Amino acid sequence: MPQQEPLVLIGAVPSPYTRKMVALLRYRNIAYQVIWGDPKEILQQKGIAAPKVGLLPTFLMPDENGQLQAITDSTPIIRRLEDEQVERRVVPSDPAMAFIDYLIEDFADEWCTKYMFHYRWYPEKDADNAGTLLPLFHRVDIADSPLNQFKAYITQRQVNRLGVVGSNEVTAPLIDASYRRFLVVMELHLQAQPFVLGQRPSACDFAIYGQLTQLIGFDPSSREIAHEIAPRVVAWTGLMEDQCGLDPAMDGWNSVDSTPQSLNGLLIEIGRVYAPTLLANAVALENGDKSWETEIDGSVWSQQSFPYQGKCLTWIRDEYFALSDADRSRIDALLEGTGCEVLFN
Ligand SMILES: N[C@@H](CCC(=O)N[C@@H](CS)C(=O)NCC(=O)O)C(=O)O
Repeated sequence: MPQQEPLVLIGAVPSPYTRKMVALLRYRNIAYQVIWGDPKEILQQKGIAAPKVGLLPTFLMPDENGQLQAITDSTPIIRRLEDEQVERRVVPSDPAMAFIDYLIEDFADEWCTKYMFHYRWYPEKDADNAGTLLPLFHRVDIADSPLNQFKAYITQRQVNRLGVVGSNEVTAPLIDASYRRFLVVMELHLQAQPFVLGQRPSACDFAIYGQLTQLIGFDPSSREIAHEIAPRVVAWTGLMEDQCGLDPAMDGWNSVDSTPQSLNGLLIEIGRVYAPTLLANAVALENGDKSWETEIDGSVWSQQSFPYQGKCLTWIRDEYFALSDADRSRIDALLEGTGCEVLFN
């Protein structure tokens, strides 16, 4: 095999998207070099311009002239890697299933991350845990005094940002209920098959896994809930970490007609909480409102308007409308009654 330069990414252990991507690179047998650190510092050392929005993970990939460039956003990076290496792909070959994969990946990245941020900073004991561990993951040999300063600073900053993602006293029970339902539907689904879309992992498995590395592996309250109600999901999260030894079959993915009934549970959760969020956010962006409020799952939800989630809705629609008529009607049949249909009206 030709030896390729390893793909470099800069990220952090407590970052769900970093973990998503490291697990994906392992599964895909793509040589990588992960640098645990702050992208800004590391890019400066390497003399590479920082990306417009600094996020974790940051990848170094060649631009059209072969110059290394810092880029972020796991979803398009996954698609770029699909083009660069054909073995062990994570986007299903059937375009209709690729759409379902896209939708679930987006839900994991944008909604399940609300569970993550909520449990990390809302319960006091979790905020205390994260406040100590985040600086230590940044620098394990930091002295106690700067550790305590860093802890106070980061805790205050992040707790103040809870409202930005929609976590507050009113929504806390809704987020908790959605997290528990999500675990239960995943638990049931994993009784039917080892991955979300069949016998081999897809991008959406890695996206869910990324959030669960934190919910189960980092934050005590969400870990306790998962161990209590979803032991299969706990085990699955352990297995997903490194699937480099899995030998995926070409026909390992479900077809639209062979998806287990249990997948419906996951789609219903997406329709129940995430679809209305995307729509309300899009309306707010269109009206130029800085924040919005809507009813989700019988409770008032308010959060800041996110231009990025506006793009998420556009991309989901682009994927949907790019399907052939025949594929789209297979998808419509699968989504019927889940609440996801509103995304395309
Ligand atoms: N859509 C992006 C999201 C990445 C992201 O939001 N990363 C978070 C950390 S896990 C981040 O870097 N946030 C910046 C901050 O918290 O300052 C992706 O898929 O990579």
